Amino acid sequence: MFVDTKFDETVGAQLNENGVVLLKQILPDIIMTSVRDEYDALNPQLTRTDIATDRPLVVLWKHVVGEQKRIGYFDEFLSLWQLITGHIVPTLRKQLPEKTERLQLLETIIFDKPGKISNTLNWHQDVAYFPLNPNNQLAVWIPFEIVTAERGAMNYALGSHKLGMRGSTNLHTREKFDNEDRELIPEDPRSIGLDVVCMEMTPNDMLVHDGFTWHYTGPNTVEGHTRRGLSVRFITDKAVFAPRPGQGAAFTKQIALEPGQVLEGKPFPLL
Ligand SMILES: O=C(O)CCC(=O)C(=O)O
Repeated sequence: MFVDTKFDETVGAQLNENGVVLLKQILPDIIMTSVRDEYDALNPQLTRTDIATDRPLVVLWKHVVGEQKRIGYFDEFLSLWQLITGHIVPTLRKQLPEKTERLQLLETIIFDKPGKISNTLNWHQDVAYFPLNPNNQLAVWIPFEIVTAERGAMNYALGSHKLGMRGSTNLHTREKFDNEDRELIPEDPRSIGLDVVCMEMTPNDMLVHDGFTWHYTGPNTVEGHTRRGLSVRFITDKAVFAPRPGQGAAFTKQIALEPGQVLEGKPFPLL
């Protein structure tokens, strides 16, 4: 299966310049409807929190204080695997050929922000949470419903990917992790002259961001309206395990390597 879009050279240029690019109207309704339906069937019954080390994870994470991440797998979420392999990966390869020669699946997360009770996911940079060297990630983000500023859309600090590695903090409280000695992202990136954009989207749209780009989502303030966001992260270079404090992403529990060993194996397939 392939995605029938034309190559657009401005996509790569925008990603290089801003650290993020929004691809509009790229995903067919039929696949997004299947993914949403399968999520709706799986979500109420999924209670598993332990993490297998022999296959890729699908993390379900509700943005409500005190909620634990729940763990699913692609054999119970086949439409999501089809979305990734049949739509996301071909689109990335077509629009960003220079950056996608090597795409290794790192993790897949569905962030749920229920109306009124969800909270802010503070400014962060994905790679700050990854124990990898080199630490080059491309992430894709797709909403399951229309997102607006009031409904927990993604906000990005344009050009922040050029400012290097920052420290990791608790995403809900902004509290610095123990032994974190790297410079933190400022509370408001506008204070250092960066422009911030809010990406309002439909489920046919797809964001692509560099792993160094700063981003956050506000609460979903609309009663009776939930907001699901799918994030799929790819490593674009062969990387070795390089642990340091403050790197608690769920996939790190799938790594049984000594520092300096190459990240490879069944949880992290090459696509
Ligand atoms: O979906 C969200 O609210 C946040 C997603 C995010 O920050 C990420 O994918 O890194």
